[in-house]
Amino acid sequence: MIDRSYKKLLKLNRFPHTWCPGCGIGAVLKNVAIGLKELGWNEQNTTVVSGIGCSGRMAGYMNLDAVHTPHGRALTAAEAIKTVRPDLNVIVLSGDGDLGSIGGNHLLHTFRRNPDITVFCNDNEIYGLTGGQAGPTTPEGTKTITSPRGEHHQPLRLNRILTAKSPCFYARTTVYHVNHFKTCIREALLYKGFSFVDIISDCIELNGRRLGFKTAHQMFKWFDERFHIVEGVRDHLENDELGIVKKEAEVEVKAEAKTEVEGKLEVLIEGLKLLTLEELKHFDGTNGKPIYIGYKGNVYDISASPLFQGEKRMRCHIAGKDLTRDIETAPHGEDLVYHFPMVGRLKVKAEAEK
Ligand SMILES: Cc1ncc(C[n+]2csc(CCOP(=O)(O)OP(=O)(O)O)c2C)c(N)n1
Ligand code: SF4
Repeated sequence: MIDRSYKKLLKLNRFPHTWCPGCGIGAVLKNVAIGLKELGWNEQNTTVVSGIGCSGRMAGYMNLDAVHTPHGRALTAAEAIKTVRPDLNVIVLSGDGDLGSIGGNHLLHTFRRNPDITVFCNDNEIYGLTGGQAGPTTPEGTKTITSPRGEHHQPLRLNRILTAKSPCFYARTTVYHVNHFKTCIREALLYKGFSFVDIISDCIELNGRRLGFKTAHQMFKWFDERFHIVEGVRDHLENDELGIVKKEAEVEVKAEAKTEVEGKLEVLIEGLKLLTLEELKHFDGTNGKPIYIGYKGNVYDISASPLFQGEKRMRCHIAGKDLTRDIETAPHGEDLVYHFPMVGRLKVKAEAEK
């Protein structure tokens, strides 16, 4: 028997809903409700937040505590709720216009801060509620009410922005690829941190018909032609790929790598000769001697620097000296020094450290 218990999470007494027949939003609402039900997320432990738009009406149809925020502010409200009530599950249901355009600034910074909330973006590539204007994700060339000759701006690539750093969770799916869609919902809900599901969906009335599609199903077939599923967890998605990008935090790996490098450096430093400032002066490049300079207690051999090649020796006044102060005030000075081999330590510094 088909399990219809997810309906307990919907306010069926408010039906019929406001959406046009064939609109993809119904599929988003239903499949998110199924995902929540499977994990036991309910009115006791879950809050839903929406912004403004046809998609933004979803929260009002869920049998959960819901906040219908001003346009573009769904993420700010969601993050605030999660901050004061970390015990609650917090989900966001909204549209690409609300989240990516007027709410774009909040999307960037919520993503950066990585709160444990899950966003389901009904990405119909248009501003539906207001009549079908081109929005942030409208593909180039699309004819809309505000771009009758075809949209000439490049769309916002959520797949690139929301996978640009670790940790992250970004999934792209469509309302047509139902099994894939369900997997993305479940994975996103289970992810600890900011997760974003970009659901390619249809606005048949104010986008599809202008594009020449007679039914929502024709639009679904178009999604099937435009996108293909890639299996497994990826570190990025191309513009025509449906799949999941999940990157874990890199903090621990970095800490280990640093320890290893530090260890090697210590061994290296122990084997280096100690030079006084007087002794350093001797290595000034004259009579075939190498050119040494001091920097932050270490001595570098900069003889191979292009500045000291050929007959005309430039800047010989710097050779054989402690240049710490000069290098610290020079743009990129430090980066340049580290290209040269470290050959010793300055005695003053080494003794001061004891
Ligand atoms: C501050 C403000 N600016 C503009 C609007 C008009 N407006 C309402 S919904 C909307 C677009 C919503 O687009 P999207 O999030 O893609 O939702 P859809 O209707 O396509 O589901 C706009 C521009 C508004 N309500 N408030
Ligand atoms: S206008 Fe478009 S997005 Fe809004 S309910 Fe109708 S089909 Fe859906």
